[in-house]
Amino acid sequence: MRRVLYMMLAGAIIGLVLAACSGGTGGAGGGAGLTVEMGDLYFKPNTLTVKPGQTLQITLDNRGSLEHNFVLYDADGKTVLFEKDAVQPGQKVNVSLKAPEKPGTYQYVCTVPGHKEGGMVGTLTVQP
Ligand SMILES: [Cu+2]
Repeated sequence: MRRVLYMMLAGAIIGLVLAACSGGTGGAGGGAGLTVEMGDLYFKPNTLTVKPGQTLQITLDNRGSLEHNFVLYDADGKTVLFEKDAVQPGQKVNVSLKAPEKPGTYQYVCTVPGHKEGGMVGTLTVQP
């Protein structure tokens, strides 16, 4: 019985992720601002490509019904490079952050319990 519930839940999450991905356009342009939509439970886009050390103006747009946050980790997956806490449903917040200098891939996640596991995770690629 419990297994069926888990499978239903997994199906619902996969559906959400697919819906979130279908309209997404990854990648950031030059120095222009970009918007990262936060939903229940996804980031859109969930991939961003930026230049080393580039200053990013990001609008975090919470269109979900839950509080979300945005945390960018260093390549070790532990060290926090940037953090914006507690973006409320319906709130749009402008943040400015500097991309890492070292080319590679970095993760951004929502650290509200269960959200990362539910799909609130994205990849920031730093590419010269
Ligand atoms: Cu969240």
